[in-house]
Amino acid sequence: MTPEALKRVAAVLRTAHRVAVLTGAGISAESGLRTFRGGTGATAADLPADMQALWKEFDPMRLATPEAFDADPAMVSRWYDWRRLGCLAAEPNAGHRALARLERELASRSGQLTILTQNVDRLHQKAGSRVVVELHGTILEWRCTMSGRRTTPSPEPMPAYPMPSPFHPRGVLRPDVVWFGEMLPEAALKAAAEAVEACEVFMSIGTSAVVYPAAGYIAAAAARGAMTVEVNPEATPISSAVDVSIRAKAGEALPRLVAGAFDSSGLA
Ligand code: BJW
Repeated sequence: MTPEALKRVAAVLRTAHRVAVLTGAGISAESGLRTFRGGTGATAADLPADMQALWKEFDPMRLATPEAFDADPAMVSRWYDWRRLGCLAAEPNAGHRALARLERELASRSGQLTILTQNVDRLHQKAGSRVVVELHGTILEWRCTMSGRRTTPSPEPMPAYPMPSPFHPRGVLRPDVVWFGEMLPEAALKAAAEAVEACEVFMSIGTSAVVYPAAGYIAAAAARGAMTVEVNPEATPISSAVDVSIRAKAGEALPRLVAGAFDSSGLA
């Protein structure tokens, strides 16, 4: 991470009013949650023995589909319930907290930060961010496959997999997340389009930028004239197209960036 790159972005943030960020699993890696596609998240050694076997045997990407749930609702429910408990136990890290501060700084001059998150873990909200658009839903709420009614399961392992629905005699509960081939929530798509349209700066943080429609937002923001920034220790398909690439962990880069923009000492 070069100080020049940080200084360049900090200088723009210092006076910007509308900022949008897209976050992915990488921002939660430093909170101990696994990413989907490699990277530096938790390792298989962190998993309980039976879940290690599950991750070895099955591609997590193949579990995030309606077809996988239909084929084996017990296994997919158990996998999501294990992840749900992990999200409940996780704490936001310095990256989440820096974005919560950025929101407060912008709000203090009638600006706005919009966080478009692909994450289902609610760690941005736990860190204090208020304007959070959940593009892929949340794992903390589950919904009935028959009625669509939502419920927040208690913070213990579910007593059965799949969990019978309390709302419909033939329903079971599924996580209220967006699987491949499913539509994103309409309100989230609308809020994302508005944020992309209005922002002066768009930052892509901790995402491999391969899942659409989220992966398309940075190009759309660039086309509207926004400054584009990527924060990721690894290169992604968008790295060569952004104005500034910060090759670093979110938990290290974001606090420095926000301090550089808003602390009187700035960036050393
Ligand atoms: C760090 C770090 C640190 C590590 N600091 N960084 C256009 C073109 C092609 C295909 C499509 C298209 N439009 C739609 C599609 C189809 C499909 C799609 O995108 N397919 C592609 C894979 C080819 N999209 C959909 O189906 C979407 N629906 C849709 O578009 O509906 C309309 C439609 C329907 C049918 C046909 C066509 C259109 C829905 C997508 C839903 C994605 N769902 C999941 C699961 C959510 C539930 C769950 O949690 O299980 O969402 S999949 C998974 O991927 C999850 C994530 O949100 C998502 C993105 O992953 P993310 O966050 O980027 O994580 P990783 O692991 O990939 O990357 C982590 C990054 O962090 C890495 O780069 C690391 O280097 C970095 N990192 N440590 C900073 N400390």
